Amino acid sequence: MRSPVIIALAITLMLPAICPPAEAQTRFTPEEKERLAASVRAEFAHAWSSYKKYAWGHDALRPLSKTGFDWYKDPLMMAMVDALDTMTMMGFKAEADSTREYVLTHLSFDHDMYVKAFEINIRLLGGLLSNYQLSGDERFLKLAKDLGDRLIPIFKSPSGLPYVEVNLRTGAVRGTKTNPAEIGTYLLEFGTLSRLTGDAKYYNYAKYALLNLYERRSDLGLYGDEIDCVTGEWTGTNSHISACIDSFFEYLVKGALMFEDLDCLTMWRESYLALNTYVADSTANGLWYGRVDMNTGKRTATVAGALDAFYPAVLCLAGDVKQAADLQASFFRMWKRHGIEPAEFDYAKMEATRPAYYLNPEIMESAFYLYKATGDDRYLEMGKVFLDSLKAYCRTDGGYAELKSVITKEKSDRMETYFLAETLKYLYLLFASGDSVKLDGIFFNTEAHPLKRTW
Ligand code: DMJ
Repeated sequence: MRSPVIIALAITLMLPAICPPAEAQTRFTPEEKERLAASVRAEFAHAWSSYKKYAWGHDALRPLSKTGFDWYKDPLMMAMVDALDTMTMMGFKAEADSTREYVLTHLSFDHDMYVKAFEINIRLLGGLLSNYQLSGDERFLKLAKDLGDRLIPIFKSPSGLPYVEVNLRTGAVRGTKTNPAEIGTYLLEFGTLSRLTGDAKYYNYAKYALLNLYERRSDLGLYGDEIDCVTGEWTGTNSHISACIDSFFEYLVKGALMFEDLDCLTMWRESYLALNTYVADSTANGLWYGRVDMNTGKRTATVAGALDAFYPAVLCLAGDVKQAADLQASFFRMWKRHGIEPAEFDYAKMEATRPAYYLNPEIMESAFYLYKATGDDRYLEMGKVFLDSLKAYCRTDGGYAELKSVITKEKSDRMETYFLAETLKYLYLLFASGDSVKLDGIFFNTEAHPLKRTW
């Protein structure tokens, strides 16, 4: 049973009335959905077996040269940890068992190297925690605690805004130019670590970073996209929902729901209103969220992109399903304009301005949340288009490749690990949810690692 606080939170966040809109059609039979889920599962098997064959032990796969690469001087098993819970959820039991054992016997964080704390947190700490909850194996929690402890030095800056990088062995920190996404995307992982270990310090550090960022919002309630964590001064004043800010909003909503945190709720509501007032842009080409100056609210650009497509999912969780559906319709138009979505797109001209596609998951994630909220088959149709485009333009015999350009469809030699953690997981869940996968009490971190609210 839900606690009164959660119910109050849900009402205040305007959680969706989960009823399909009148125009919802049910043209996808359970068999068709099952067939699509199986097809995504087969693509995961292809991408994963390519990683195993050509890049085993390395952080990630280069699908064209059929080699592996590492982010830093020593590998941190990025692909394995990122992929493991997807494998489990898709029912690849034997594969998950052997990968789990390999990770648990080989992964160590005692390396003398600087790492990007944000990425290590969302991919590795998130992955370790979800795999602990899925398997019950205490060794995952031990690794997660060890990693959490090694990340803590980033929070000890003069402004209370975390540093960008930390040396995993020495705890030395560096990188002072940071941004709201890198400051505000710790609460789910650190909060879960606190709840699972009984040690409140992890939650408190992540929350302290959020509160220090909130203190630095503009008078309009907006945030810029670069800030110095030593001086606490903004060095980039562009405000938007895109890269460098995006998951900060996501963690406010999820933090409010997952931990019943009323400060997160207050911070979210202020952002939600400010974004609607200044950043949202209703145009002849549909609803978009562009770029504005954080202090004046004056529009600086009419661009959006692949990463921005996380926002309909967040709006769904916060209960604004109408705005979520309108925005997703715009992103789907962006996808169809070139047959696959670009990193950046001028929505006034309806043209790609940065034409690369990095196998991003956000538009699939939003389709998944919208389908859950509305039951409208249009989101399954979208998912089918996404899957067909991925197979047509990004599939190679060595795995899946990113695109240098969605216009020329020229490939580049990289398969980001979030393709295994997120892109294929959300596509799978879109077709399989409600049938074979139980998601009650689950909150996905920004890398799509499922964290269960067990408290
Ligand atoms: C992922 O690593 C995370 O979702 C992050 O928050 C931003 N987007 C990338 C994938 O596009």
